[in-house]
Amino acid sequence: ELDVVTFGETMVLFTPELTLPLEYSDRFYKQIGGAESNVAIGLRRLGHSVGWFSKLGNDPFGRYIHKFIRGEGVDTSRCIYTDEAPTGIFFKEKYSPTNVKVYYYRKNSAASLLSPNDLDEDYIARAKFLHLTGITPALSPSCRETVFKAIEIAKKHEVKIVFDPNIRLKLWNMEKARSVLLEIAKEADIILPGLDEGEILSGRKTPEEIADFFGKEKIVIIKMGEKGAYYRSGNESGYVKGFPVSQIVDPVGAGDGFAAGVISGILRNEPIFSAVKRGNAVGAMVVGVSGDVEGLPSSEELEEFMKGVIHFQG
Ligand code: KDG
Repeated sequence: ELDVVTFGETMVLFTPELTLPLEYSDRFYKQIGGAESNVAIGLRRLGHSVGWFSKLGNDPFGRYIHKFIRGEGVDTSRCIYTDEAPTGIFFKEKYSPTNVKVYYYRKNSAASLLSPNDLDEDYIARAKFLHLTGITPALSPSCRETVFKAIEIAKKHEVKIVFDPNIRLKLWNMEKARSVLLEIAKEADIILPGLDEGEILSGRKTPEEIADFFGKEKIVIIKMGEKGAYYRSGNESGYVKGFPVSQIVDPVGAGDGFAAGVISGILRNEPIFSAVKRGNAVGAMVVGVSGDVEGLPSSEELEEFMKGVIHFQG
């Protein structure tokens, strides 16, 4: 039995050594990035049992990703290798610590070949939560079908669905994103949009209005960056302040860290506001470290950070 199962594309990430336009960058660090595996690693470091899978290219980058994630203690037993397409990669371009762009090389990648037949129903059925992001349905029609098939399986086995819209307009246009993501949101038990994503999906402005739009029967948590987050769960709602960040080194991955913290709090049966606080803390820790996953804390590090004992600095 697993606490959380998630799936989606993880890519090899090349991060320039220096803060320079990519065109002038000559040296890179090899890391990995993928919203779903970021969350999986985050949850695992916080002590939960997690499964992540994807379709990987049968190539050195596919094996690197697989080893990395398995090395974190995430169950990768449902990963599939294909000879038909390569593993996707992406590059970061840093103009400043708060201004980071990404360039994807993932069109027709191995992960974009994921299809409903790749899902193991029993595996998903054994989890408490299925975590989905809005990136996967943007990758290809078969990935979209896979997401909806996974939702069907989760519903059938009463596995709760956590959905992070993660709107990526480099992958699809606003109208298409909106209609597909709203369809997924309808099926989710917990929705974790950023404030801008909530605005795009609902056409409304304030966190309260956005939460109303998604409906009372869902837990809606709206991320507001360093300001923290707003939550609504049944009749309970409120704002939870963010943790001060002494120095932003790399903002990418903060939302995934937030998701890991929130889901961790919920798995620990914490009241919702305290799960949100945990999410805020993990998000704040992630931005202090270069890379999507490198700054994800262990439980001990998180507790100390929340008590104000340690400050993550670049
Ligand atoms: O949330 C961070 C992700 O955006 C990053 O890891 C790469 O999965 C990724 C994507 O598709 O943007």
